[in-house]
Amino acid sequence: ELVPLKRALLSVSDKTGLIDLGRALSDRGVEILSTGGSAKALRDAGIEVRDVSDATGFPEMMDGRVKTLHPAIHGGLLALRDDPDHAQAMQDHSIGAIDLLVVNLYPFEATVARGADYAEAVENIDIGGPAMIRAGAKNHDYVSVVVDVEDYDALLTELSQNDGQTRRSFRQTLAQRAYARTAAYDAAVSSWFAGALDDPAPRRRAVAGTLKQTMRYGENPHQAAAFYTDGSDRPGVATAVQHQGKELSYNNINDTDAAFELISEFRDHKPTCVIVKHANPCGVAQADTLAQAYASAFDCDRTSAFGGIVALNRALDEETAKAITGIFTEVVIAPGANDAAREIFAQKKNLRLLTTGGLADPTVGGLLWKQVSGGYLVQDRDTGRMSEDALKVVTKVAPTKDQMVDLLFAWTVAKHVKSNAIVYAKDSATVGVGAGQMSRVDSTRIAARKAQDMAEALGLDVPRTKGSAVASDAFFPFPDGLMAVAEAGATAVIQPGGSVRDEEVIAAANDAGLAMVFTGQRHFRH
Ligand code: 93A
Repeated sequence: ELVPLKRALLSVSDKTGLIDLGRALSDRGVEILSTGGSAKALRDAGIEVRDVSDATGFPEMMDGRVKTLHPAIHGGLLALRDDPDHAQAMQDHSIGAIDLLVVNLYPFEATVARGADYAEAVENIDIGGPAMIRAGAKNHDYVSVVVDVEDYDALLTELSQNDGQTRRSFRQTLAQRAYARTAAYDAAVSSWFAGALDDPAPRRRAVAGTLKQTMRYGENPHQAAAFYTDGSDRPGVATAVQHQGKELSYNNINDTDAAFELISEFRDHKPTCVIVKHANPCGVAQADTLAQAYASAFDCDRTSAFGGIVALNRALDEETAKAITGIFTEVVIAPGANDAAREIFAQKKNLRLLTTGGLADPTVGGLLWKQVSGGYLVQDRDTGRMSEDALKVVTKVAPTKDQMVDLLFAWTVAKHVKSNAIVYAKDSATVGVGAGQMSRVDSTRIAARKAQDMAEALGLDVPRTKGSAVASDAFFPFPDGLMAVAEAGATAVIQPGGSVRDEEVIAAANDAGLAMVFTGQRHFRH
């Protein structure tokens, strides 16, 4: 567990903090090995150093291309100290164990960023550094690998808190950072090549994944595209089995993912169906049978459902398969499909059927990446979920039992609708969805308008929003949205709350006789 630090190898391009670190290690009695420039800097500061070339018995050669690439170094990093054969090999070949590796790499990224020419960029591809980092990190049972100047302090703290030793958990954390660094480094090299070769096609790009499919095109026909799997076994579009239909397109995959993420919220629920169009749900419903759930999801917005993606929380059955084939559908994704359903689908050659074996666990975290000009935004997945006991009733009237069911249902759907999101639901089915508007009151009106259109198409004389429950993904900043909801005939509202005008909004809800609950949690999705 605790490993004493006796010998260190310091080889850094960025010499920031090197002297302080070297002195602190030296004061602890750690023997320091180092390469050319690093050794010189340490020696100039009066710190005792042994040259790597002394340990290897070879000079640094070929303009420094070969400095540390030697068994005396790699054996010292990779040897299992407690393995008798390894210990014997170390003895036979005079290899000393290296307990700490401090490396920062040739500044490849900075070199290409300042517009260096091809030859200089190539010369700045570090080979020995990544090799040592990877070796030391693999052997983290014994070796600490520091690749970032920012971690020098943490290393010294670790040593002083553990009497000159390191804990396994500390070395593991360092190993994780070490591989993150070498992966990012090689990704930068590969991306630079792609640019230098004028080959920006997203085919064999350096991402932590495996190329699954190159596509005819991306979001639009003039955009090249590819699909990578990340190696996780999470059920979903990346791991699904496709039974029929042509290859999925970029937009199909994006939409199918949206549908599957939403249906997975209902994995312990009664039969549920989600229909997605342009990554937004245009119908979600629960019923006693899957076929009924599909029918009522379809009735939310029949126009948008045309050419949509259908996701189910149960294996596709015959009756549901028949209903789905009634209109043009792009993709159906479900945990499974029985033989009778498969036979019906077989008549529709273009319809894609994907089975996943199960639904995803919506509580499992992970990271979401979004590219911005010159960088990336990274955040946790939205694993927020709501239960009745976490809600705060803020109006004079409280929701009835039935309203509560619809409120939570609408809230879950709203989490998966692009902001600003407004979802009207009744009897566990959406009746109006307002998505992606810049003003919340517009989303409110659009959702109600769509509900009204559908009511007319279905020949109903009552607006479908009458007596409905409404979810808003973020707070109502003004009473206007709330009033629009009341005008549409909704009787219960779920929203995060937290606006400076909450009092006004609550007053408007009370005036309209609405029941309103606050979640205290927001679900923006962009
Ligand atoms: O050219 S290399 O890939 N060949 C090597 O064997 C090697 N070993 C360490 N570059 C190598 N390094 C790198 O040298 C380190 O990653 C570090 O960036 C740099 C430190 O060189 P110096 O101590 O001479 O300034």
